[in-house]
Amino acid sequence: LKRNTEEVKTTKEVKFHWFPKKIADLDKCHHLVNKFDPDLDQDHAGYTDQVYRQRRKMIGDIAYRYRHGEAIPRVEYTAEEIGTWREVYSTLRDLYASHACSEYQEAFCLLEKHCGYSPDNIPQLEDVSNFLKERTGFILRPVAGLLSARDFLSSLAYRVFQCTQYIRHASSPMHTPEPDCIHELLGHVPMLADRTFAQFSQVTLTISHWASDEDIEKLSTLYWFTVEYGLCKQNGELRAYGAGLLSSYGELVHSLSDEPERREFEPEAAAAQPYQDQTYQPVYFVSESFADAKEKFRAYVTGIKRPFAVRYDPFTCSVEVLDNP
Ligand code: HBI
Ligand code: FE
Repeated sequence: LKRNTEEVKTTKEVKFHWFPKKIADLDKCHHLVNKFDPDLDQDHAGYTDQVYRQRRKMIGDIAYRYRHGEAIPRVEYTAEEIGTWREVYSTLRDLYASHACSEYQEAFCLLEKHCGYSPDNIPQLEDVSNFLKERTGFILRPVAGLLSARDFLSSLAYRVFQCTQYIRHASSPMHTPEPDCIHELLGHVPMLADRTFAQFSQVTLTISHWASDEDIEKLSTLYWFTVEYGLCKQNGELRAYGAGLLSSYGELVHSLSDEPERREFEPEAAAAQPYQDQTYQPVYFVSESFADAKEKFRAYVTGIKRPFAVRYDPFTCSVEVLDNP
């Protein structure tokens, strides 16, 4: 009987493809989407700049060689890279008091105090990771570019944020189609320091393992309209919490102006809302609070049919497959 049960279990898992069962398995979750790769994308600002492409390869190699548990190697950024960082940091910084949610502003102050966040310094992933670990248990690991939605969401399930370490091309400081260290460090990191938001981000835990491709599509759309482009209400005012907004001056102003349409956050609606990544969003979703968004997200997720359940063990950072769905 033992053998048969084993066979059934293996067969069942094989049917639902491989997924990371423990945090070190994330070493295998580095499938990149290369549509914005400067070596391939002719529209990329750095496509004709051999020095930039070489630099991307050097920094990308850190990510390819990285193994879970290691300290993240430091990058000595050039004066030009720091200049790009400074231009974006100093314009965005003045906007946060009126446009960013309070959780973001609190974390941003701490990051300036403890992690070297300043206009003249690009923070090191290792220092930021150690800071987040103490705050919410999130850690960073370097990634060489835009990660596939499945791998990105599977990493969040372990409270691991896969973080790019390179910076956008100096010729286009205010816009980049792909994630870079400005998007991650100014957009995502401060929110990952907030307990409720960290729990929200980990909601994908119970699903990204066995989700079908269309479920992943719905999940990453939900993720897009919340973690990337989400707005919330605070003391009767509209504020931004999405990383794509908090790392882009133009879109942060646009999102709170009276140009775009804004709707109340409902997972069903948001998951089905088409989006594009070339211009400002025409529609944004507004959450009452993170706690509210988390409960709605969790309810939506539990509604997705599951072939089997998994239980997460925070002590060993591993999941156990439970047969009874
Ligand atoms: N990859 N490196 C990286 N950084 C992100 O912020 C990121 C990603 N892949 C997908 C993603 N964000 C989300 O927009 C969703 O597609 C999951
Ligand atoms: Fe992002």
